[in-house]
Amino acid sequence: SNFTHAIVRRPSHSVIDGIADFTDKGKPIYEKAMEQHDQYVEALKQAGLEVTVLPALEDYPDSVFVEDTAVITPKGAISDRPGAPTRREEAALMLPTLHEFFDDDQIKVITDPATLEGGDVMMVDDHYYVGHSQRTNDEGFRQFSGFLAEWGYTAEQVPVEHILHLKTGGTYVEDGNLLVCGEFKTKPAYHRGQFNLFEVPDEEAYGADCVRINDYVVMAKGYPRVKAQLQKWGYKIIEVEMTEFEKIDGSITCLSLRW
Ligand code: CIR
Repeated sequence: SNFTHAIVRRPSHSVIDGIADFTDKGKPIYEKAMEQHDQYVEALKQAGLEVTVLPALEDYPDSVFVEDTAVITPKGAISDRPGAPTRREEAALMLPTLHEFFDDDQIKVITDPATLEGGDVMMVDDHYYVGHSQRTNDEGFRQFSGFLAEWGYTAEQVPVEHILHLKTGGTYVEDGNLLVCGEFKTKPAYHRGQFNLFEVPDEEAYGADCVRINDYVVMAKGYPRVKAQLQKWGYKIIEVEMTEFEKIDGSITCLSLRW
């Protein structure tokens, strides 16, 4: 994709208490999380983005994961309604920033009883795959796909069974190329011949969440087989240390909104 902008939010001291439903690696170390976040911001800049850095929100331990607060499409932004009760307000706290970049009629808002988190949304050109997960419900899909339809986009629902979000199970790096891990190696939705699939080995599953930005793919450091495949596909790679965010189930895409 040709992206020009990103929004990130600094980690709060409370990041040590972020939700860790799927990972058992201890609590993040705040100082290290800050360093890794700095590296992440540098990576986005190196890939060519202008980065808006929002201040930390101490009352929201998971607020560093801004991807879950909104979905940005080429035609406008959709404000989410996070399924995690402790994260719900994060979406409203992102809205003023969205209004700085988008006109009022370019912003849609997901409302009660819908839930939807951006981590469950994968954009493939004009088609959107939407996870049905612990965080994103049927009504979330219904409202979201309705907004997309107004903009001429299509969507389909994909069940997420054993992981947090759709994109925890793999990410699209454009050009038809899709990384998949775990349960997503066999999901029918991804096996209609529309992708060149790379099956990420289980021991590198965390590395399956990457983000394509212009000529680059930004990925977590320490996943040599994922890296080798991305290089084989012809991408320039920027690696970022992600250990502190991994401890609370956060990965590369989660840390930014991009368009
Ligand atoms: C949570 O459980 O909500 C956070 N600890 C991690 C959110 C990760 N976000 C993402 O995958 N988009």
